[in-house]
Amino acid sequence: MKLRTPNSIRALVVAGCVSLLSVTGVAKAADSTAPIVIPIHNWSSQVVMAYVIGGMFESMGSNVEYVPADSQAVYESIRNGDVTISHEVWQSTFGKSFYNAMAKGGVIDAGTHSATTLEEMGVPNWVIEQDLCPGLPNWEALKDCSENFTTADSGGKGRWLEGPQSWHGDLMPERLEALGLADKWTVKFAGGADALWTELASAKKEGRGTIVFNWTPNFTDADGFTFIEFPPYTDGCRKADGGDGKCGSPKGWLKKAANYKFPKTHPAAYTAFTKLDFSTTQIGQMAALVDTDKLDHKDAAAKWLKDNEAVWMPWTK
Ligand code: TMO
Repeated sequence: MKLRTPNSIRALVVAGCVSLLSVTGVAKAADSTAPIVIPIHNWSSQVVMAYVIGGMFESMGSNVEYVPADSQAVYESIRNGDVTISHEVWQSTFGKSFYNAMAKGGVIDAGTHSATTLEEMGVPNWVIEQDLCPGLPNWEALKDCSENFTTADSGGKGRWLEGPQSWHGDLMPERLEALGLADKWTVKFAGGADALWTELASAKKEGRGTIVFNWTPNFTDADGFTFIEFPPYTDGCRKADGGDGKCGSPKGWLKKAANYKFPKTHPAAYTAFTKLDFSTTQIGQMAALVDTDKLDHKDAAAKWLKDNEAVWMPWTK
């Protein structure tokens, strides 16, 4: 290589600056070293995706911090800046908390995943194959099969095993009332997502009927699970939103949220976060790495990042 004189180096530096300025006007702002705070909730895809996104940010030189957070209260935490992002804003369970916080000022909509969602009561396919509730998945079948779904704790009624109450609040008890099913069915809340998967396994082993809360995208997409078809959702149909409550859950969106300062403090990370977009298959895979393959969440994320560089690396460029 040819040695350069100090003068020619200076000329090169000056030329470089001039050409950069002439293209961009100003140099790019560097991202802050303050940590990007990512919430951890209580279902598998969300936790794996938290570490996937954190890993992506770290690959760009950002600092990241993970905090356990309530999945409703998190939107207020994003609004006031204690948490930076939410990467799985599910319409049915969290749409209201998300928009309530946005209306107060400080939360931005950072885009929508390709995956569409459903968060609904349903049955494993073998319940239908064994004809334990003839007429399913139409909800009206529930008027006539509750005796096949009683449990020790259900007081003679059929049991709906809902997820933790922090997800859907009183939606399901209110829906049973509204649809005239409350004298035949009762809602029990699971302590956590794992209790739903345990119930699916034990009901299958015991050959008894079971109705559980579930969602898609999830690892059960690959397993054979049928969601019950309730009267269609329309905005405002729920009791909590002033409606008569006679509706199922929306075929919904899955959004990303951020604190309003994030684009300013971490422009590169924010840009990548807005480009980031997961499909039904990808989110189902993230859940399956934990719930089917039994990896821990961090190992699942590390594997996902390694196997999918062609998916996420372009978002960082
Ligand atoms: C929020 N969830 C996906 C568990 O319904």
